[in-house]
Amino acid sequence: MKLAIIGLPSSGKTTLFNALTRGHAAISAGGRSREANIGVVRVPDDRVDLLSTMYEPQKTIYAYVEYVDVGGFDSSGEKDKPLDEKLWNLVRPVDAIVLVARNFEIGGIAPTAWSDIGKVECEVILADLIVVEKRLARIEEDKKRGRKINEEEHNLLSRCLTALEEEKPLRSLSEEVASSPLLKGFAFLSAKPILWIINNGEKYTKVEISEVPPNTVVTEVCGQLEMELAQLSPEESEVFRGGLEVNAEPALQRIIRHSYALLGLISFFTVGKDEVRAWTITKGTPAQAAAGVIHSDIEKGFIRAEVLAYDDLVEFGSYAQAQKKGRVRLEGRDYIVQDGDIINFRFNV
Ligand SMILES: Nc1nc2c(ncn2[C@@H]2O[C@H](COP(=O)(O)OP(=O)(O)O)[C@@H](O)[C@H]2O)c(=O)[nH]1
Ligand SMILES: [Mg+2]
Repeated sequence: MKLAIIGLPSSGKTTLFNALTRGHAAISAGGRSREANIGVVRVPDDRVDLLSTMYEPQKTIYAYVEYVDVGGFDSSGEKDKPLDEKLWNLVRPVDAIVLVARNFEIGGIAPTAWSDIGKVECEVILADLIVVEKRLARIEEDKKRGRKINEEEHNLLSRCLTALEEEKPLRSLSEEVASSPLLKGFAFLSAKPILWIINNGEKYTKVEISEVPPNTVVTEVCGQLEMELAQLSPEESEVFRGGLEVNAEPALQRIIRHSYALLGLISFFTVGKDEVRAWTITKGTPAQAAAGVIHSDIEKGFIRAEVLAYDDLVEFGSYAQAQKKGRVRLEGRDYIVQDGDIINFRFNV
C-alpha cells in the first residue's frame, strides 16, 4: 500500500512523516522543501507476531506501507499559476492520499485546519480538471477530423467534468464512474480515497466535522508529539504514552488501520518453518485470485486452498490440533478469503 502525504506548507507533513517512519527528515521552519521524502514501514500486526512465535520461521515478513511526503506544495492561491506537475506525478501512483491540516499556531498565525482542507481539496480538483479538459479537447479535435472516438470514454469524461466544475472530487461519483477501466489510465487524484488528518498542537481547539464525504476518513493526531515519541525506544515511548493525554494508539497504527479500512484491504497469512508472511488483498477477493498475489503459477495451477481461521488456530493452540477438530477446511477457487485466514494453497505447476 502506498500513501502520499500532502498539505499546505508548515502543516506538519514532514513532522508526521517522521512520526510514521521513525525518520529524521528535515523539518522546515517556514520555507518549503523541494525534496520528497520516501519511507517504508511495516504494518504492525499482533497476529504475525504470534504466528512467528509459534512457527519460529527463518523469516517473518509483515505487510508494508510506503509513505511519500511530497513536500513543496504551493499555497500562493494564485489560480493561474501552473501547478507543480512534478509534485502531482508523485501522487498519481499512490493508493490513497493523506491530507494534513494545521491545527496549531505558527509564527502568530492562527490555526486554519478546516480552510486547509478546503484549499488542498481545491488544488487536487483543479489538477484533475486540467487533465480532463485537455483530453476532452483532444477528443473534440479527433471528432472534427472525422476520426472514430470512444463514445463511452467521452461520456465518462463529461460526467467527470461536470463534477469537477462543481468543485466536487471524483471520489464522490458513483463507483461505476470512479472505477471505470476507461478512466484508470488517468490516475485521477481526486478519485483516490483520502484521509484528512487534523494536526493538533499541544493546545488546540477541537475541529468539529459533522459530515464526512464519501471515501473520506477524518482523524486527529498531535504530529509533533508523535514524532518525538517515535524517536524514543518502543519501551520508553510506551511509558511516556501511558502518562499522556494523547490517543493511546500510536499514530502509525491508527493511520494504517484507517487506510486499510478506507481501501477495503485485509490480510491473509502463509505459515511454515521457512517463512511466516502477511499478504494484503482487497476484501472480497476469491481464493484463486488471492493465490496470484503470491505467484502467478499458484493462481494458474490452483487446485484447492487449505484454510484455517486465525482465531481457530489461537483457540486450539496448534495447526495439528485445529485440524483434528475439523477446523481446517478445503476451499475451492471461488471461496472469498477472510481477514486473518491462514492459507496453504495446493497447486499444480
Ligand atoms: N506546535 C506544533 N508545531 C508543529 C506540529 N507539527 C509541525 N509543527 C511545526 O510546524 C513547522 C513545519 O513543520 P513541517 O513538518 O516541516 O511542515 P511541512 O512544511 O508541512 O512539512 C515546524 O516548525 C514544526 O515544528 C505540531 O503538531 N504542533
Ligand atoms: Mg516538509
